[in-house]
Amino acid sequence: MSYHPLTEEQAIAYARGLENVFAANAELQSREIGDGNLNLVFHISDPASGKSIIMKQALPYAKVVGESWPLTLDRARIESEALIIEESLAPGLVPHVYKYDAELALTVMEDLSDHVIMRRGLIEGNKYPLFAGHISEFMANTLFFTSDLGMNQQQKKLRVGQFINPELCKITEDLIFDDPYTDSPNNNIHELIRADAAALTTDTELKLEVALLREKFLTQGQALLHGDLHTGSIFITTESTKVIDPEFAYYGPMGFDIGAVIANLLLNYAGQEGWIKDEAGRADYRAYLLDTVKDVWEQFEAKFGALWDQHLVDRIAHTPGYKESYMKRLLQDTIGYAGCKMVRRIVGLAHVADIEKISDGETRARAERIALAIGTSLIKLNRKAESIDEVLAIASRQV
Ligand code: SR1
Ligand code: MG
Repeated sequence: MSYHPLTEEQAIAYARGLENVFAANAELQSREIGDGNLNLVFHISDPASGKSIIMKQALPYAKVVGESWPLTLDRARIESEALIIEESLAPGLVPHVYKYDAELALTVMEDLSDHVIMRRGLIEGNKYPLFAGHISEFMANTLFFTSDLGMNQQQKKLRVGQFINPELCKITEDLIFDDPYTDSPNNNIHELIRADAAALTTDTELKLEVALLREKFLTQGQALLHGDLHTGSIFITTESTKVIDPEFAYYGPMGFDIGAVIANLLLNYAGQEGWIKDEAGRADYRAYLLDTVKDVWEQFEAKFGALWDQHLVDRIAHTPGYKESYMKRLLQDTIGYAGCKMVRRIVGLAHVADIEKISDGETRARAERIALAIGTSLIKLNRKAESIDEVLAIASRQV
Protein backbone atom coordinates (compact mmCIF):
# COMPACT_ATOMS: atom_id res chain seq x y z
CA MET A 1 0.00 0.00 0.00
CA SER A 2 1.61 3.31 -1.07
CA TYR A 3 1.85 6.12 1.48
CA HIS A 4 -1.25 8.12 2.31
CA PRO A 5 -2.45 9.48 5.66
CA LEU A 6 -5.01 7.03 7.04
CA THR A 7 -8.59 7.99 7.82
CA GLU A 8 -10.18 6.41 10.89
CA GLU A 9 -12.01 3.90 8.67
CA GLN A 10 -8.78 2.97 6.90
CA ALA A 11 -7.05 2.61 10.25
CA ILE A 12 -9.73 0.12 11.31
CA ALA A 13 -9.34 -1.83 8.06
CA TYR A 14 -5.56 -1.92 8.56
CA ALA A 15 -5.93 -3.12 12.15
CA ARG A 16 -8.32 -5.83 11.06
CA GLY A 17 -5.62 -7.15 8.71
CA LEU A 18 -3.03 -7.52 11.47
CA GLU A 19 -2.26 -11.11 12.34
CA ASN A 20 -3.30 -12.46 15.74
CA VAL A 21 -4.55 -9.19 17.17
CA PHE A 22 -8.33 -8.92 16.70
CA ALA A 23 -10.94 -11.54 15.87
CA ALA A 24 -12.06 -11.43 12.22
CA ASN A 25 -15.59 -10.37 13.15
CA ALA A 26 -14.59 -7.88 15.89
CA GLU A 27 -16.49 -4.55 15.96
CA LEU A 28 -13.46 -2.27 16.01
CA GLN A 29 -13.52 1.37 17.07
CA SER A 30 -10.99 4.02 16.13
CA ARG A 31 -10.17 7.41 17.66
CA GLU A 32 -7.47 9.75 16.38
CA ILE A 33 -5.86 10.89 19.62
CA GLY A 34 -2.64 12.55 18.42
CA ASP A 35 -2.11 15.73 20.39
CA GLY A 36 1.61 16.08 19.66
CA ASN A 37 3.21 18.33 17.10
CA LEU A 38 3.92 15.88 14.29
CA ASN A 39 1.90 12.68 13.83
CA LEU A 40 -1.43 10.91 13.56
CA VAL A 41 -2.12 8.53 16.44
CA PHE A 42 -5.02 6.07 16.19
CA HIS A 43 -6.37 4.21 19.19
CA ILE A 44 -8.01 1.04 17.88
CA SER A 45 -10.09 -1.02 20.25
CA ASP A 46 -12.44 -3.97 20.39
CA PRO A 47 -14.79 -3.24 23.32
CA ALA A 48 -16.06 -6.84 23.32
CA SER A 49 -12.67 -8.43 23.98
CA GLY A 50 -11.06 -5.43 25.71
CA LYS A 51 -8.13 -5.63 23.27
CA SER A 52 -6.61 -2.43 21.94
CA ILE A 53 -3.56 -1.15 20.08
CA ILE A 54 -2.01 2.14 19.05
CA MET A 55 -1.18 2.86 15.42
CA LYS A 56 1.09 5.88 14.97
CA GLN A 57 1.55 7.29 11.50
CA ALA A 58 4.05 9.96 10.50
CA LEU A 59 2.71 12.77 8.34
CA PRO A 60 4.96 14.16 5.57
CA TYR A 61 4.90 17.54 7.27
CA ALA A 62 4.97 19.00 10.79
CA LYS A 63 1.36 18.95 11.99
CA VAL A 64 2.00 21.86 14.38
CA VAL A 65 2.83 24.17 11.43
CA GLY A 66 1.11 22.60 8.44
CA GLU A 67 2.03 21.37 4.97
CA SER A 68 4.40 24.30 4.45
CA TRP A 69 6.91 22.49 6.73
CA PRO A 70 7.72 19.18 4.98
CA LEU A 71 9.24 16.49 7.16
CA THR A 72 10.78 13.12 6.38
CA LEU A 73 8.72 9.97 6.87
CA ASP A 74 11.94 8.16 7.79
CA ARG A 75 11.33 9.35 11.33
CA ALA A 76 8.82 6.51 11.69
CA ARG A 77 11.63 4.00 10.99
CA ILE A 78 13.91 5.83 13.43
CA GLU A 79 11.20 5.73 16.10
CA SER A 80 10.33 2.07 15.73
CA GLU A 81 13.99 0.98 15.62
CA ALA A 82 14.82 3.14 18.65
CA LEU A 83 11.86 1.70 20.58
CA ILE A 84 13.02 -1.84 19.85
CA ILE A 85 16.57 -1.07 21.06
CA GLU A 86 15.22 0.77 24.12
CA GLU A 87 12.96 -2.14 25.04
CA SER A 88 15.89 -4.54 24.84
CA LEU A 89 17.94 -2.31 27.18
CA ALA A 90 15.19 -1.06 29.49
CA PRO A 91 12.44 -3.71 29.47
CA GLY A 92 9.06 -2.57 30.72
CA LEU A 93 9.89 1.11 30.28
CA VAL A 94 8.76 1.57 26.64
CA PRO A 95 5.71 0.34 24.70
CA HIS A 96 6.18 -2.91 22.83
CA VAL A 97 6.32 -2.56 19.03
CA TYR A 98 4.16 -5.14 17.23
CA LYS A 99 4.89 -4.02 13.68
CA TYR A 100 6.54 -1.31 11.59
CA ASP A 101 5.19 -0.62 8.09
CA ALA A 102 7.77 1.34 6.09
CA GLU A 103 5.40 2.13 3.17
CA LEU A 104 2.83 3.78 5.42
CA ALA A 105 5.38 5.15 7.90
CA LEU A 106 3.27 3.43 10.53
CA THR A 107 4.15 1.77 13.82
CA VAL A 108 1.74 -0.57 15.59
CA MET A 109 2.42 -0.69 19.30
CA GLU A 110 1.14 -1.50 22.74
CA ASP A 111 -1.76 0.63 23.95
CA LEU A 112 -0.98 2.59 27.09
CA SER A 113 -4.42 4.13 27.65
CA ASP A 114 -4.35 3.09 31.29
CA HIS A 115 -1.51 5.61 31.69
CA VAL A 116 -1.70 9.40 31.40
CA ILE A 117 0.69 11.77 29.69
CA MET A 118 2.98 12.87 32.49
CA ARG A 119 2.71 16.56 31.59
CA ARG A 120 -1.04 16.35 32.21
CA GLY A 121 -0.51 14.48 35.49
CA LEU A 122 1.93 17.11 36.75
CA ILE A 123 -0.41 19.96 35.78
CA GLU A 124 -3.08 18.25 37.86
CA GLY A 125 -0.66 18.17 40.80
CA ASN A 126 -0.22 14.39 40.95
CA LYS A 127 2.88 12.82 42.46
CA TYR A 128 4.72 9.85 40.97
CA PRO A 129 6.96 8.28 43.61
CA LEU A 130 8.48 5.69 41.25
CA PHE A 131 9.21 8.07 38.39
CA ALA A 132 12.79 9.03 39.32
CA GLY A 133 13.71 5.36 39.70
CA HIS A 134 12.16 4.40 36.38
CA ILE A 135 13.46 7.27 34.26
CA SER A 136 16.96 7.03 35.74
CA GLU A 137 17.00 3.33 34.88
CA PHE A 138 15.78 4.07 31.35
CA MET A 139 18.44 6.71 30.79
CA ALA A 140 21.32 4.89 32.49
CA ASN A 141 20.70 1.69 30.52
CA THR A 142 19.96 3.20 27.12
CA LEU A 143 22.75 5.78 27.28
CA PHE A 144 25.44 3.53 28.75
CA PHE A 145 24.85 0.49 26.54
CA THR A 146 24.65 2.47 23.28
CA SER A 147 27.85 4.42 24.02
CA ASP A 148 31.53 3.56 23.51
CA LEU A 149 31.59 2.72 27.21
CA GLY A 150 29.12 -0.13 26.98
CA MET A 151 29.05 -1.54 23.43
CA ASN A 152 31.44 -2.71 20.76
CA GLN A 153 32.89 0.45 19.32
CA GLN A 154 32.83 -0.68 15.68
CA GLN A 155 29.19 -1.73 15.98
CA LYS A 156 28.47 1.61 17.58
CA LYS A 157 29.80 3.39 14.49
CA LEU A 158 27.38 1.40 12.33
CA ARG A 159 24.59 2.29 14.71
CA VAL A 160 25.46 5.96 14.41
CA GLY A 161 24.79 5.49 10.67
CA GLN A 162 21.46 3.77 11.37
CA PHE A 163 20.32 6.80 13.36
CA ILE A 164 21.44 9.65 11.13
CA ASN A 165 18.38 11.87 11.56
CA PRO A 166 19.19 15.18 9.84
CA GLU A 167 15.72 16.71 9.50
CA LEU A 168 14.64 16.08 13.06
CA CYS A 169 18.03 17.23 14.37
CA LYS A 170 17.65 20.41 12.31
CA ILE A 171 14.36 21.13 14.12
CA THR A 172 16.22 20.89 17.43
CA GLU A 173 19.18 22.92 16.19
CA ASP A 174 16.87 25.72 15.05
CA LEU A 175 14.12 25.65 17.67
CA ILE A 176 16.34 25.11 20.71
CA PHE A 177 19.78 26.44 19.89
CA ASP A 178 19.10 29.31 17.51
CA ASP A 179 15.62 30.86 17.26
CA PRO A 180 15.20 31.87 20.93
CA TYR A 181 18.37 33.97 20.73
CA THR A 182 17.49 35.80 17.50
CA ASP A 183 14.55 37.70 16.10
CA SER A 184 13.25 34.58 14.35
CA PRO A 185 9.81 34.38 12.68
CA ASN A 186 9.49 30.91 14.24
CA ASN A 187 9.38 32.39 17.73
CA ASN A 188 6.12 32.57 19.62
CA ILE A 189 6.39 35.26 22.28
CA HIS A 190 3.68 36.24 24.74
CA GLU A 191 3.03 39.97 24.42
CA LEU A 192 3.67 40.60 28.13
CA ILE A 193 7.20 39.19 28.07
CA ARG A 194 8.50 40.79 24.85
CA ALA A 195 11.19 42.73 26.71
CA ASP A 196 12.35 39.59 28.55
CA ALA A 197 12.57 37.72 25.24
CA ALA A 198 14.46 40.59 23.57
CA ALA A 199 17.02 40.51 26.38
CA LEU A 200 18.00 36.98 25.33
CA THR A 201 19.16 38.23 21.94
CA THR A 202 21.71 40.67 23.38
CA ASP A 203 23.09 38.60 26.28
CA THR A 204 26.49 37.56 24.94
CA GLU A 205 27.47 35.56 28.04
CA LEU A 206 24.31 33.50 27.56
CA LYS A 207 24.73 33.16 23.81
CA LEU A 208 28.33 31.95 24.15
CA GLU A 209 27.16 29.10 26.40
CA VAL A 210 24.33 28.28 24.00
CA ALA A 211 26.81 28.23 21.10
CA LEU A 212 29.02 25.77 22.98
CA LEU A 213 26.07 23.52 23.87
CA ARG A 214 24.87 23.71 20.27
CA GLU A 215 28.34 22.73 19.04
CA LYS A 216 28.24 19.67 21.28
CA PHE A 217 24.77 18.76 20.02
CA LEU A 218 26.05 19.02 16.45
CA THR A 219 29.28 17.09 16.93
CA GLN A 220 29.29 14.72 19.91
CA GLY A 221 27.96 11.25 19.09
CA GLN A 222 28.19 10.00 22.66
CA ALA A 223 25.14 7.69 22.84
CA LEU A 224 21.82 6.91 21.18
CA LEU A 225 19.53 9.58 22.57
CA HIS A 226 15.77 9.55 22.81
CA GLY A 227 16.15 13.10 21.54
CA ASP A 228 12.88 14.60 22.82
CA LEU A 229 12.54 13.32 26.38
CA HIS A 230 10.03 15.82 27.74
CA THR A 231 7.07 14.97 29.98
CA GLY A 232 4.79 14.82 26.91
CA SER A 233 6.91 11.85 25.77
CA ILE A 234 6.24 9.93 28.97
CA PHE A 235 3.15 7.91 29.86
CA ILE A 236 2.79 7.37 33.58
CA THR A 237 0.82 5.95 36.52
CA THR A 238 1.86 5.76 40.15
CA GLU A 239 3.28 2.29 39.40
CA SER A 240 4.50 2.48 35.84
CA THR A 241 6.49 4.73 33.51
CA LYS A 242 6.66 4.28 29.72
CA VAL A 243 8.81 6.41 27.47
CA ILE A 244 7.28 6.99 24.04
CA ASP A 245 7.99 8.95 20.83
CA PRO A 246 11.73 8.60 20.14
CA GLU A 247 11.42 9.96 16.60
CA PHE A 248 14.17 12.52 17.34
CA ALA A 249 16.57 9.69 18.25
CA TYR A 250 20.16 10.18 17.07
CA TYR A 251 23.69 9.84 18.41
CA GLY A 252 24.31 12.93 20.53
CA PRO A 253 25.43 14.16 23.95
CA MET A 254 23.87 12.20 26.83
CA GLY A 255 23.16 15.34 28.84
CA PHE A 256 20.60 16.36 26.23
CA ASP A 257 18.21 13.58 27.36
CA ILE A 258 18.81 13.99 31.08
CA GLY A 259 18.50 17.77 30.73
CA ALA A 260 15.17 17.36 28.94
CA VAL A 261 13.66 15.48 31.88
CA ILE A 262 14.92 18.02 34.40
CA ALA A 263 13.84 20.99 32.26
CA ASN A 264 10.29 19.72 32.01
CA LEU A 265 10.02 19.15 35.76
CA LEU A 266 11.21 22.73 36.21
CA LEU A 267 8.81 24.09 33.59
CA ASN A 268 6.01 22.55 35.61
CA TYR A 269 7.58 24.09 38.73
CA ALA A 270 7.33 27.51 37.07
CA GLY A 271 3.83 26.77 35.75
CA GLN A 272 2.46 25.93 39.21
CA GLU A 273 2.10 29.70 39.55
CA GLY A 274 -1.12 29.25 37.59
CA TRP A 275 -2.41 25.88 38.83
CA ILE A 276 -2.19 25.38 42.58
CA LYS A 277 -3.80 28.41 44.17
CA ASP A 278 -3.02 28.01 47.87
CA GLU A 279 0.53 28.92 48.73
CA ALA A 280 1.20 26.01 51.06
CA GLY A 281 -0.01 23.50 48.47
CA ARG A 282 2.09 25.13 45.79
CA ALA A 283 5.18 25.13 47.98
CA ASP A 284 4.64 21.46 48.81
CA TYR A 285 4.28 20.50 45.16
CA ARG A 286 7.28 22.54 44.17
CA ALA A 287 9.32 20.83 46.88
CA TYR A 288 8.20 17.50 45.41
CA LEU A 289 9.33 18.60 41.93
CA LEU A 290 12.74 19.71 43.21
CA ASP A 291 13.17 16.46 45.14
CA THR A 292 12.36 14.65 41.91
CA VAL A 293 14.97 16.66 39.97
CA LYS A 294 17.57 15.70 42.56
CA ASP A 295 16.48 12.06 42.61
CA VAL A 296 16.54 11.81 38.82
CA TRP A 297 20.13 13.02 38.66
CA GLU A 298 21.40 11.14 41.73
CA GLN A 299 19.74 7.85 40.79
CA PHE A 300 20.97 8.23 37.21
CA GLU A 301 24.50 8.91 38.47
CA ALA A 302 24.42 5.86 40.76
CA LYS A 303 23.00 3.51 38.10
CA PHE A 304 25.26 4.75 35.33
CA GLY A 305 28.22 4.47 37.70
CA ALA A 306 27.30 0.88 38.58
CA LEU A 307 27.05 -0.04 34.89
CA TRP A 308 30.45 1.59 34.38
CA ASP A 309 31.96 -0.55 37.16
CA GLN A 310 30.43 -3.80 35.88
CA HIS A 311 30.19 -3.50 32.09
CA LEU A 312 32.84 -1.10 30.82
CA VAL A 313 34.20 -2.33 27.47
CA ASP A 314 36.76 0.42 26.95
CA ARG A 315 40.00 -0.54 28.72
CA ILE A 316 41.52 2.93 28.74
CA ALA A 317 38.37 4.25 30.43
CA HIS A 318 39.46 2.37 33.58
CA THR A 319 42.19 4.99 34.05
CA PRO A 320 41.82 6.55 37.52
CA GLY A 321 40.10 9.93 37.37
CA TYR A 322 38.42 9.36 34.00
CA LYS A 323 35.07 8.25 35.39
CA GLU A 324 34.94 11.23 37.76
CA SER A 325 35.79 13.59 34.89
CA TYR A 326 33.14 11.98 32.67
CA MET A 327 30.40 12.20 35.30
CA LYS A 328 31.21 15.81 36.07
CA ARG A 329 31.03 16.78 32.40
CA LEU A 330 27.78 14.86 32.14
CA LEU A 331 26.26 16.83 35.02
CA GLN A 332 27.41 20.09 33.45
CA ASP A 333 25.95 19.17 30.05
CA THR A 334 22.71 18.09 31.74
CA ILE A 335 22.38 21.48 33.42
CA GLY A 336 23.20 23.41 30.26
CA TYR A 337 20.75 21.47 28.11
CA ALA A 338 18.07 21.71 30.80
CA GLY A 339 18.42 25.48 30.62
CA CYS A 340 18.19 25.54 26.81
CA LYS A 341 15.11 23.35 26.90
CA MET A 342 13.39 25.67 29.33
CA VAL A 343 14.10 28.82 27.36
CA ARG A 344 12.89 27.32 24.06
CA ARG A 345 9.52 26.41 25.59
CA ILE A 346 8.92 30.03 26.59
CA VAL A 347 9.96 32.01 23.53
CA GLY A 348 10.39 29.39 20.78
CA LEU A 349 7.85 27.86 18.40
CA ALA A 350 6.51 25.01 20.54
CA HIS A 351 5.32 25.78 24.06
CA VAL A 352 4.22 23.53 26.93
CA ALA A 353 0.74 23.30 28.42
CA ASP A 354 2.15 23.65 31.96
CA ILE A 355 2.56 27.36 31.18
CA GLU A 356 0.74 28.03 27.91
CA LYS A 357 -2.64 26.97 29.27
CA ILE A 358 -2.60 29.39 32.21
CA SER A 359 -5.56 31.55 31.28
CA ASP A 360 -4.73 34.74 33.17
CA GLY A 361 -2.15 36.70 31.15
CA GLU A 362 -0.33 38.26 34.10
CA THR A 363 -0.05 34.93 35.93
CA ARG A 364 1.20 33.27 32.79
CA ALA A 365 3.79 36.03 32.30
CA ARG A 366 4.96 35.51 35.89
CA ALA A 367 5.39 31.78 35.25
CA GLU A 368 7.18 32.51 31.97
CA ARG A 369 9.60 34.87 33.70
CA ILE A 370 10.32 32.27 36.40
CA ALA A 371 11.06 29.69 33.70
CA LEU A 372 13.26 32.12 31.77
CA ALA A 373 15.16 33.11 34.90
CA ILE A 374 15.81 29.47 35.84
CA GLY A 375 16.64 28.48 32.26
CA THR A 376 19.11 31.30 31.61
CA SER A 377 20.77 30.77 35.01
CA LEU A 378 21.25 27.07 34.27
CA ILE A 379 22.76 27.86 30.89
CA LYS A 380 25.20 30.31 32.47
CA LEU A 381 26.01 27.86 35.27
CA ASN A 382 26.63 24.79 33.14
CA ARG A 383 30.42 24.68 32.72
CA LYS A 384 30.96 25.81 36.31
CA ALA A 385 28.53 23.39 37.97
CA GLU A 386 29.77 20.97 40.64
CA SER A 387 26.52 19.60 42.07
CA ILE A 388 22.84 19.12 41.27
CA ASP A 389 22.13 21.12 44.45
CA GLU A 390 23.08 24.27 42.53
CA VAL A 391 20.10 23.66 40.23
CA LEU A 392 17.76 23.38 43.18
CA ALA A 393 19.15 26.57 44.70
CA ILE A 394 18.61 28.46 41.44
CA ALA A 395 15.02 27.22 41.14
CA SER A 396 14.23 28.00 44.78
CA ARG A 397 15.46 31.58 44.41
CA GLN A 398 13.00 32.30 41.58
CA VAL A 399 9.74 31.70 43.45
C1 SR1 B 1 8.02 21.26 14.80
S1 SR1 B 1 8.13 20.15 16.09
C2 SR1 B 1 8.19 21.07 17.55
C3 SR1 B 1 8.66 20.31 18.74
O1 SR1 B 1 7.81 19.20 19.00
C4 SR1 B 1 8.59 18.08 19.39
O2 SR1 B 1 8.08 17.47 20.51
C5 SR1 B 1 10.01 18.59 19.58
O3 SR1 B 1 10.26 18.99 20.91
C6 SR1 B 1 10.05 19.71 18.63
O4 SR1 B 1 11.06 20.64 18.90
MG1 MG C 1 6.95 13.80 20.21
